[in-house]
Amino acid sequence: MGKEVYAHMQSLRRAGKKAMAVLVDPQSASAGRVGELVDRCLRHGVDYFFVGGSLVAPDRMRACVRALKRQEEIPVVLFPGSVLQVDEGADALLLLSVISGRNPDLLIGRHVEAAPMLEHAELEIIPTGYLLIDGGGPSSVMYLSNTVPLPRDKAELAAYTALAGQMLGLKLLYLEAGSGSMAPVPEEVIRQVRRKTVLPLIVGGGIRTASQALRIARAGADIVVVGNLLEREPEAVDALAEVLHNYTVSFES
Ligand code: 1GP
Repeated sequence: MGKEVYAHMQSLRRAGKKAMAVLVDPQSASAGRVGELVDRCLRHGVDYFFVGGSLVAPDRMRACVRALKRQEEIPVVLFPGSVLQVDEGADALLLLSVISGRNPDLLIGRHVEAAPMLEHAELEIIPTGYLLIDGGGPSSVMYLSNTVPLPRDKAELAAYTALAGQMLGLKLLYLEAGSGSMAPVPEEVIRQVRRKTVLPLIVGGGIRTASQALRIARAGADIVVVGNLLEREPEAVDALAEVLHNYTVSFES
């Protein structure tokens, strides 16, 4: 795929199109299941594979990226839970700054540790402002990042946090409710972040139905990420991809 993942995200956004990313956690995905999921995603025109998880052994990461790269149509983007989750077989890496939190390690510390690893890597690096939003209960990412999520009812706070990230030069924004969260990111949070910023906007965490995905897209997400649901029900990808890809036709014409 070469160095063009971010340009692709921008062009989709400019065209007003919505994209779907499928998150694969290498720790829980078996090779057989990944193969099946890849076929389904290819059939339904999924836009990106995101790869990462809270706790992932390096050999599982490598095997998973390799399995996903057996195809060349859908770019494979690392969405690392830690600096150990870097694999050069992927196309791109979301270099996350947890800007909703106040943990200096996740604002600059880990990035310094990762820099020598990334310096010569053939990976497109996409600086990403990551905002953890309360998903209705404790999440692994809250615990592991040692940060407090933004409250669900403080949309303005989320919007100004995102704007500050944009002013700092980050290229992408990611609103995260936490994998398997009880509730996805509230639409009002997405709407206000969308109004204040111009960067491509990713939203994920706790999305379980196509209608939730659609509401999230309508609120302003450019890329909707789904993980857990597809581990249990890979066939759900069909309806999700369909509502997102038909979005322009159904709601903007
Ligand atoms: C990606 O963490 C999410 O941002 C994925 O969440 O596993 O709940 O879909 P789910």
